[in-house]
Amino acid sequence: MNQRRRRFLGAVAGTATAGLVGVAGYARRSNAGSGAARTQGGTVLMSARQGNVYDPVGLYVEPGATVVWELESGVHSSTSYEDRIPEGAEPWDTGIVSEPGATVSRTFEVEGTYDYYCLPHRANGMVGRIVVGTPGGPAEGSMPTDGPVPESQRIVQEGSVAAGGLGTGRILITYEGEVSPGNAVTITATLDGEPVVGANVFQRGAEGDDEWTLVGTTDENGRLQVTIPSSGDRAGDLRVRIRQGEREGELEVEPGGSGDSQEGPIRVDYSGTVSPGATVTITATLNGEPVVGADVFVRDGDDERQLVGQTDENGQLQVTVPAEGDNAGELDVQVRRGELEGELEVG
Ligand SMILES: [Cu+2]
Repeated sequence: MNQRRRRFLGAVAGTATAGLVGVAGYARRSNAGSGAARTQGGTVLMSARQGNVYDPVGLYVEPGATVVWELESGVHSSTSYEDRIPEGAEPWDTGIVSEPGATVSRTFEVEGTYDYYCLPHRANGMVGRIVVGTPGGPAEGSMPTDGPVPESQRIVQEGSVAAGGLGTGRILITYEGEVSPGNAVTITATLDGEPVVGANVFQRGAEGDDEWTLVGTTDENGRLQVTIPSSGDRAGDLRVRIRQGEREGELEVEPGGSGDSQEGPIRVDYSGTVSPGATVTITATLNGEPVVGADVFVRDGDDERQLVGQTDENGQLQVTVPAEGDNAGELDVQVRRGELEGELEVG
């Protein structure tokens, strides 16, 4: 075991003996010291409530401040990327924390940008970012390959970014070709009608196992050719995930799906953040083509479906997420044109 890790764990033990547990304990210690305002720290919950997340996923602190990670639910760690922390800063690894309410902490002296991940849930995209003072270091200018974190500038401006605050843009993925084992299909990634260029494309089962593998990046038209797995757990399935900065998108097609077919329901996607009162843009497509002039119904705060408008020439319409009522913060959209129908439920 390396010395850095020991030193970090020693600091955690020290915190425990002082009887400082959780948010309140930390605040007491912070206020007791001199210069408390300058070194104000914060608490990050490690949670399994809605997927495995750090909440907040992005946190700003002053140099010298202590960050506390508190286990809310599930089993998690806080583990720094060795190559995504500032030069001269020490990496850390809390090890697995499994007791609800337990806390681990770390004091940040070196200014810059720190990205970290959860050992058990790295593959599920459980990652976080701490900005200490001024953003900087090797983490700047790119995102961890395991998942998205907020941009540092946003973390500085907002102080903290809640776990649900990501996904400021949802990428729409469409495909052309027949989904069958060993077949090549072309996927296209767009965001609000514009191609998503140079984005990492992950495919599940590409190597015959059940893992997500980086298979390439989108070209200047937002496109990439991918091959449907011909063996293994995901044989015949098309499962693709795209990440670029804070934006994310996913596509799932069962065997036998065909981009050329005129059958099937309208696909409804959205971009924006689904929260009470928020405005998001929905996009209706059929086999990758926009569905123009379709009626759009949204379930309102009184649980009634209301006609809110028609899709434009890009198959898009801006809709508002209910701000109050039974389904506040939930997006329930139905799109209809003639015999064709599609639905989207979020939240
Ligand atoms: Cu975790």
